[in-house]
Amino acid sequence: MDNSLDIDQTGVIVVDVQGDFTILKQGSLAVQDTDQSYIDKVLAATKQLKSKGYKIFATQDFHPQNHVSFYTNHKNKAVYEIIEVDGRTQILWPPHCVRGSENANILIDNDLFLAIIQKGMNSKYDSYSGFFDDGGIKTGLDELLKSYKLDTLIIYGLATDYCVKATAMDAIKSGFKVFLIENLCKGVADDTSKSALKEMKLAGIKIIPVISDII
Ligand code: VGL
Ligand code: ZN
Repeated sequence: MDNSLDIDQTGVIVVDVQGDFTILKQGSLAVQDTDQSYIDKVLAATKQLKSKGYKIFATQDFHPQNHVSFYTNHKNKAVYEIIEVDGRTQILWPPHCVRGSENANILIDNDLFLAIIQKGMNSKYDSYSGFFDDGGIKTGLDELLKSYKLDTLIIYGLATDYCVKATAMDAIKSGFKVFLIENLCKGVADDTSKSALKEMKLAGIKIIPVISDII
């Protein structure tokens, strides 16, 4: 397996490292093991990548108050219930990453990023992927990365089984070579995170245990 990286052609996507997904900030959708030491590891790896010259991007889940994914916006529905909306499957989450709220903020220094791609802003569609929402509308991330002539991506963040998986799978579909840094990703649940890793591997995504294995 050739894991050598060309810095000029490799971008980094830090997925949804936001207060509401962390235990550290007592987030509404806190993912297990997202304590200070996790954020410190993400910050250190991102700084190291930036200092080596990799181009760094972030995604940010950024919902309006009336978003379709919030259980509070559906009558007689419980949190984590799965419903059908216009023929699509929708998991009903606690309200999270509401635009303008403190816990929508990205927890690592925003100056590290060349751009922050916001997603899930349309109240009618969820968007786990940083590339497209559930209505198939592009976020602009693909064009942005290609404008920098990038063909390879290093991806990590939250959550392994939802937004990291969806972003990495769409990256592969968009023609990028993808490296996923396993210890910089945390998942909502163990079983879905395990199957997400399997699915990503099958799709051709390289699962790398720690960042020092590739840089
Ligand atoms: C995410 C659930 C709902 C994620 C976003 O970032 O993985 N999960 N919205
Ligand atoms: Zn969300």
